[in-house]
Amino acid sequence: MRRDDGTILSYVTNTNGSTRHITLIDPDKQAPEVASDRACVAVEAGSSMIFVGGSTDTPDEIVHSTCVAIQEGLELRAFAASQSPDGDENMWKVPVVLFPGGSHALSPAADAITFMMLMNSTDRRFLVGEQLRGAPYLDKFGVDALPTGYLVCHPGGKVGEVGSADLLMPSDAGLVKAYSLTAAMYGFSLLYLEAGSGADHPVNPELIASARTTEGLTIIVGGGIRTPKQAKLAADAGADWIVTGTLTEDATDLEDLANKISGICSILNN
Ligand code: 1GP
Repeated sequence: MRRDDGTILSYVTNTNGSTRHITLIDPDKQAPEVASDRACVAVEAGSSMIFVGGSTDTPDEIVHSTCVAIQEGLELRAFAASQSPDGDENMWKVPVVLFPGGSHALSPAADAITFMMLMNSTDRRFLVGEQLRGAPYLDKFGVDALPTGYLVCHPGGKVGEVGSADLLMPSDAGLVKAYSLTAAMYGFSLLYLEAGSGADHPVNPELIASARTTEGLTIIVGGGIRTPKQAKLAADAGADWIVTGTLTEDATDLEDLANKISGICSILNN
């Protein structure tokens, strides 16, 4: 849901030195109404942004209906908060951002998109091909593009395979530095270090610390983060945003989800 103040890009890049949390919702994994409930619980528990995407072959109708349901859920709660003397309407105004597997997974109901170059792909399709197909639609939709360098690190999971990524290994801090400089020189605002959804271990904190030394980039880290301790390690290494997705899908119910997300969000800046 759009805020009244500033652009989505300024919201994402002005973290004021704190680390914030993103809940990733894969539209393929639940009905739109369930996605909406999960997103709203996540925001109440401390998430500051919702990503919608993940799977590589979800049809755009499913992506769209999921974005619509999440936006409606957030708007309803914002309205309810505006009617209550103790309510905080602004807390519900978090951006709903597409995190696409390709140019098929787009929706005009999103506020923005991580417009990504999978920088360590060996396939032109993920460097610029999908982007060429998607750009005219995004232009028509009026969805803000957040220029993002995307780096897939070991173990990489499905995105590493599908994206033909030349995986960054835990010892590749020097190479990550070169990629981060390249991202900055291209004018990207965000750099996303990805271990792959469901990874058995997150991105090595040394890689995060290396990317952090490049000025002008907002660092997003995701893949394999399930515990507050793992999130804290990434935050201390320099992540501006922590993404979790599988954690939401694995929660037994909404209460469990709220506990898991608030556990991560409360430790991030302590
Ligand atoms: C995947 O980084 C995200 O693109 C989230 O990963 O599902 O492992 O939390 P998880």
